[in-house]
Amino acid sequence: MSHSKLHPSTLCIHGGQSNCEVTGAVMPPIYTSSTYAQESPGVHKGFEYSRSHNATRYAFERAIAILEGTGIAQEQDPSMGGLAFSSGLAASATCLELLEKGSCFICMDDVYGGTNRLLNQVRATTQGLDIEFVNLSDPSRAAEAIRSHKPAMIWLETPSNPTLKIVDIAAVAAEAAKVGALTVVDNTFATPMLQQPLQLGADIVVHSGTKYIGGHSDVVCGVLATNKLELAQRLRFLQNAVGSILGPFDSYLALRGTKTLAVRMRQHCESAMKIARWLEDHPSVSKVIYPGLDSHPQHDVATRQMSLDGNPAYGGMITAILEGGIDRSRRFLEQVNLFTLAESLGGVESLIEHPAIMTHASVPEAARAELGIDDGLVRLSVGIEQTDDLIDDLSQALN
Ligand code: P1T
Repeated sequence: MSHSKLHPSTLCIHGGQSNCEVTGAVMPPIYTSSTYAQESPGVHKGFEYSRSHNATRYAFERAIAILEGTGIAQEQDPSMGGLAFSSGLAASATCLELLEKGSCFICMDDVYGGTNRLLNQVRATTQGLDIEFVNLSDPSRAAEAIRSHKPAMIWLETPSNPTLKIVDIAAVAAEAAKVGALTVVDNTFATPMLQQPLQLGADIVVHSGTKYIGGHSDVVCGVLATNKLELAQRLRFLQNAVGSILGPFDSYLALRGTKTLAVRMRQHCESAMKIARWLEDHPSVSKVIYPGLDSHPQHDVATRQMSLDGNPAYGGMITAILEGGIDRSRRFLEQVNLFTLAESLGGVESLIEHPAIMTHASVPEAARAELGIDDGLVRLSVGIEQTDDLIDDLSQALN
């Protein structure tokens, strides 16, 4: 099927998919076999062993490749530059294997706590990465850091987790290209529905597919996508060599989630915008961070960079700082009913959490303080329940 003229909503359902030639099944079978029969040693149908080749995983990987716009054909690469892993961190860790030991590495200062831990507490020693954390949402600081450090790789999240900073992907990727650095964008919060980093000059996209892509809080998975065939081939080698692949059952769940990504994102964005505005007017809330608000420092970049159905769209994540510090935020988090107090995000159900104690506890305290991840800061993942019900829940918990 030619994909060039299809709307992203249609691609969520049909991108990279075809009905089963044998039975006509519209969803791919879950191929559980760990191995495949060979007619003669080395003579087979392209499938040898399920870590290396699995048709259910390929179907999900192709869906992601199409949504991220890799532009790689199936004849060139079986999953068109999309690769699925057993978690978001497994995808990230495999991506880091592209680097020589001792490489210089620039990381966005605000990233998921687990990404920070993987870099600081694992790869800084095991791979000897020389890591600089930089506020890449400040264009002059980003350019300065890239020019002076000449890193091998630049890693950013936009919107970032949890302070929702926005990075101008095209500007950073252009600077990175000048020094020959690879630009990697963690696109978990925006999803390919709102932002396509490869089209803006990034080399690799990473996702925690556990979040919006899966969408139902019932699967842990990770994804990489690239539009460079050479990188796709190297990442495929690493995916097999390191081995942290996504299993067939989880690939099926992730593919099922992907089908409804567009409709879910519409509702997430609409509700989050309303809730962010409502929170901004609430006397117990000292600050609301949401890229769709005029008060957001990079609102203009977000408006340029993030869209859905041709209109600006800012995602389903909101960060708020409550008056009254830890006591107030603890009481609030204990009082919510519809919002579930839990780590993770991006599911159909609304979640809420306290990053300093929960998702970002592994970020060094001084770094947390510098980023403003303090005791009053709470993070909301706005689900797709009726918006007024969510506002009523927040209202009773705040009051
Ligand atoms: O949890 P896992 O699937 O391994 O994904 C890691 C990861 C990577 N990138 C971003 C931006 C993330 O938010 C995450 C995971 N985040 C959470 C669990 C959380 O609650 O923030």
